[in-house]
Amino acid sequence: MAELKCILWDVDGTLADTERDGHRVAFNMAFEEAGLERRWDIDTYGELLAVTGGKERIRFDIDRGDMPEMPYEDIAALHARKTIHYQSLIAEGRIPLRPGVRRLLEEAYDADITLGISTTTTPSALDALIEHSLGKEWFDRFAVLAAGDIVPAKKPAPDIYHYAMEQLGVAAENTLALEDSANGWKSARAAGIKCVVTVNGYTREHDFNGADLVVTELGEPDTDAVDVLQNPHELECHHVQLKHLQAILHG
Ligand code: XBP
Ligand code: MG
Repeated sequence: MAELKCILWDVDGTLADTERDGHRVAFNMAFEEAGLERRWDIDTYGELLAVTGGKERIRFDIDRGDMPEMPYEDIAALHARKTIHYQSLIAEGRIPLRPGVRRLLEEAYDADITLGISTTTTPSALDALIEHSLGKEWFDRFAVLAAGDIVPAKKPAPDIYHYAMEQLGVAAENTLALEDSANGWKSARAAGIKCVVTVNGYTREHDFNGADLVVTELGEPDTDAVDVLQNPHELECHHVQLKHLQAILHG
């Protein structure tokens, strides 16, 4: 029976549905600007999400022959332009938070639970989302922003979760992760952290066998929108609240 002291949040797909209309569009803008013919359509991008990290995703597309060969420096430059386009899209306020995210964040913050970010995304892309979709006050409310190349191996490796917990001085048994994808859930599991999954259009068919709760969204109290897809703890869960996360850790 462990106490819930810390919640680590994934970003893309979990805080907000950033992939299809944010990252994907920004990659295509960078490709066009660089004179490349390649465009990632919605389905192709869904397949490419199996590769975490934007630079790694471009490298993968090159290696399978769908983009012209280029050295790492060019990939990094292309990705840097993509990040700038992504920041502009986010600054336009195009991508709202997913349902229930702000509610649960505020509930946990008010209860003095330590909050952190654990993501594959580039730090400046994360900063844009916090500033424009969450609100600047959250820069101080998250006790750690663990992001991008800060660790050598991206999700599904556990490194980013290990890094975040080390920075915070919290143990895995007192921590819960919120994720949206199989790679994210595997990363949390490999770090020994229990995990709640909110699926989205890109991740609904992923295998989350063993996850502690899988729902379609965190939900709001006055809607009936949450489908519970996996519920090993048999929680009464109309919308996901702090008490549900605490119950998962209490086991
Ligand atoms: C998702 C990712 C990222 C984004 C793109 O991260 O794999 O690579 O798709 O961001 P998470 P970058 O779900 O862990 O937040 O281009 O900045 O890598
Ligand atoms: Mg994610």
